[in-house]
Amino acid sequence: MKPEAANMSLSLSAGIRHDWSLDEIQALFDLPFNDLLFQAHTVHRQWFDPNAVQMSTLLSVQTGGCPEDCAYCPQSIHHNVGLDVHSLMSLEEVAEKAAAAKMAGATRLCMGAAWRNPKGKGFAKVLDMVRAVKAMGLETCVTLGMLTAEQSQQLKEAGLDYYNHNLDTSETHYRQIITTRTYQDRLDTLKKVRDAGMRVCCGGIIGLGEDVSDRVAMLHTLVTMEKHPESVPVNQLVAVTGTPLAGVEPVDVIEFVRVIAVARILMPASVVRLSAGREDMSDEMQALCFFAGANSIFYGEKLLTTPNPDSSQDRQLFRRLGLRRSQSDYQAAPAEGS
Ligand code: SAM
Ligand code: DTB
Ligand code: SF4
Repeated sequence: MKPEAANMSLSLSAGIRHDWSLDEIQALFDLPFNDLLFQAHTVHRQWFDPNAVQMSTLLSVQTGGCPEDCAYCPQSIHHNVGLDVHSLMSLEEVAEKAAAAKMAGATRLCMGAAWRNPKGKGFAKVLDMVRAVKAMGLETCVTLGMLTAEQSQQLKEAGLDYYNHNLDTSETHYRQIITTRTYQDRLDTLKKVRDAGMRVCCGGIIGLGEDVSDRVAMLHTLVTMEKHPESVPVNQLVAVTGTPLAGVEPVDVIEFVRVIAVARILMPASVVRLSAGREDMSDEMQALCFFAGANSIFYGEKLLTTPNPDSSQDRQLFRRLGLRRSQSDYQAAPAEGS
């Protein structure tokens, strides 16, 4: 049997694995595109309704002025993007935006703050936001930077469903992208979120000038975690003028779809989100991503600070593809270990 074929039958029968080697993951990336897509779509059908897509709306509850130096991010004070800094949004405004997101069809609100880590009164206000949004019948997600164990526990007690904290790239490439905190800091926060009993939303960005081995390594870190993240956002870099990565070469469409497909095969029960960057993707590229196993999107006209496709455009795309909205991640598939 050819090595690709051996791989294919192995991963189709094995279900959820945490022991993937770097070589095995690289071998998936090396498959002919049709073989990779066939395998990913087969896994997708085994675990999910292939025509259902979960929709989350993003809300930047505190924008800009971040002390971290993430090279991709328009919200860092280290770059000259000309972004207006906004203080923390009021609870009333968050509730208004949450109601609008729910009305438009989102099932989750993901609230982001441009913080290295949450502190004091700001954190207490975010806990109130979580309680309020949850009470409106939406799933809740926040992304606030690094957490202590106590903060993780407080978020859990406030009813938070998901905490988003991305690896962004491989440990090796990370050093070229962020110098103000380490990869280990990220892993430590993810562990605290897990230990507090929350669902983990963790993925990365494609297009940071990384090579395929960095994508392999990032996915390897995700798949060898004790439990796979329930939600895996795959962002395409939104290259913002004024950030150090503004001029980086855009990712090849086929290479991007390969990342979605490999993520689907490696983490069959996880929801893979086609995240930032859809504004620069054709309908056909998105259709390929859905076929390869993406089953979540950010829905609504804005990501955190940059544009996202109009809701009407997404609804039209869903109609053309015969896709529909799924109610929630964890109704769509059995939880790992259950
Ligand atoms: N400050 C917190 C943190 O870094 O964890 C939360 C907010 S931060 C904006 C959340 C994530 O957004 C980042 O980890 C990164 O993956 C993603 N992101 C930020 N800027 C991006 C860009 N220009 N293109 C794609 N993804 C981006
Ligand atoms: C994720 O993986 N991507 C989202 C969310 N999680 C927080 C953020 C994308 C931000 C894109 C750039 C911007 O709009 O500022
Ligand atoms: Fe700050 Fe998060 Fe942007 Fe990094 S990604 S600069 S931590 S807001």
